[in-house]
Amino acid sequence: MTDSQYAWPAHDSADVVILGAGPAGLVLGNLLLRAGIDCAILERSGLECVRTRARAGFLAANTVRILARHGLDEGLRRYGQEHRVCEFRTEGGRFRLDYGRLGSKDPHTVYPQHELVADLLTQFLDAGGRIRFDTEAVAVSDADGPAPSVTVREADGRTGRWRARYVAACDGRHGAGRRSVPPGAVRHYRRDHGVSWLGLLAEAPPSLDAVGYALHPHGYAGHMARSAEITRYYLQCARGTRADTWSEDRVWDALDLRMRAAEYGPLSRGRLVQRAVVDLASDVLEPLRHGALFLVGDAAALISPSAAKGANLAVLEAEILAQGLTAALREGDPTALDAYSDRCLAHIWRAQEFSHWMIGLLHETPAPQGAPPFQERLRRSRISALRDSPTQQDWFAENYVGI
Ligand code: RFL
Repeated sequence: MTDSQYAWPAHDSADVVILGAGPAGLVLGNLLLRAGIDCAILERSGLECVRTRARAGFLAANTVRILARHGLDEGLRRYGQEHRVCEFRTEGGRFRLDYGRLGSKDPHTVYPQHELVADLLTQFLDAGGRIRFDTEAVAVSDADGPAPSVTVREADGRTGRWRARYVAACDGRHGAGRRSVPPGAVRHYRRDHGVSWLGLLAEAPPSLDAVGYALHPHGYAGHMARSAEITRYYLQCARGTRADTWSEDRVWDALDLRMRAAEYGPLSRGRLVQRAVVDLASDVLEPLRHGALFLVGDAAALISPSAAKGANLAVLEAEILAQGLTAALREGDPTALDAYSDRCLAHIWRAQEFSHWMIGLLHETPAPQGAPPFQERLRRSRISALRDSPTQQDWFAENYVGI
């Protein structure tokens, strides 16, 4: 598949113009196409970049159910791996939670986000979907007026305009959708968690048969399988760290130390194929709508990756929006569309709350100079409760896999 193979003639209007071909935009596009709604996706990047950008991997059971409900799950059914156990390694020893048997008794399905995106893209194109790669949305105009439109810039610098009845901003945190909401039209809630992670992708098989969370005086370390050959690791690092200042040896030595490899077994080392610093931050816009413009996925709310919720929320919101747009455009019934923002915000805030709780579980918070480390004692107590209390474990499992 090449960009030019899918170079569509230059249509300049659609009932629904979707900005961005990530999980949110592609699920929405596929569902609208199946419902017979005229839609088009405008994507800033090229086809190859969209298909290969490695990010999330842990899909919640509800995400799998949504994709299955619409026949979008072939790849993940075939290649996804079920995960149901996580292991905590702390100064007090290690313990495992079989979360697939706790709470709502659901597993995760591990399936790399770029594989999911590639599947969704293939299905969209095979069904005749219109997508313009290398086309950046610059601004959404007149979203609350009679003639909403999207100004675009093509890769060669040419600009153009798409007319739409509705615009779905699935273009992430820094996209044109968010930028186009006039100041004062929505409230912007934000939180910088003050913690940074070095996110790593290693060409190495997973080192344990569970998600690994290591709590260590040097900082948090995380282990998450992506496939039989690829593992994602995280290392808490100082704010302002540059990813390239960590050599491969330094990374693996720090992972060994924090994961307590000397005690619990060595890590399988391999080449690091991706490293990026992530500052843990969250934000939510309210409401998720301005006139004909709807915010979806990371454009609606950014959620720290501490609890692996972002892609899952994106898929859920896309399904809710598809239902609303379909009812509005096919039956002239705006009820579901009007409920979109409130329905999604209930899920978003619950996910934010759990992700915030996870940040408190996984990180030492430095105490003010000379003060006894009160927060640190709270963190240890939180871990003990999780290790010892079946009720706490059920609550954890329900929120960990739930969305
Ligand atoms: P995406 O995936 O960012 O896609 C947005 C698309 O929009 C395009 N774009 C534009 N197109 C046109 N005009 C513009 N002006 C545009 N600006 C941007 C971009 O090129 C892109 O193609 O947003 P979407 O669809 O909302 O999906 C959100 C998820 O990608 C994100 O929440 C997750 O990756 C978060 N996340 C995880 N979520 C999970 O549910 N489970 C996980 O295990 C998980 N692990 C992670 C993660 C995020 C991570 N990073 C990137 C911090 C692990 C990491 C390291």
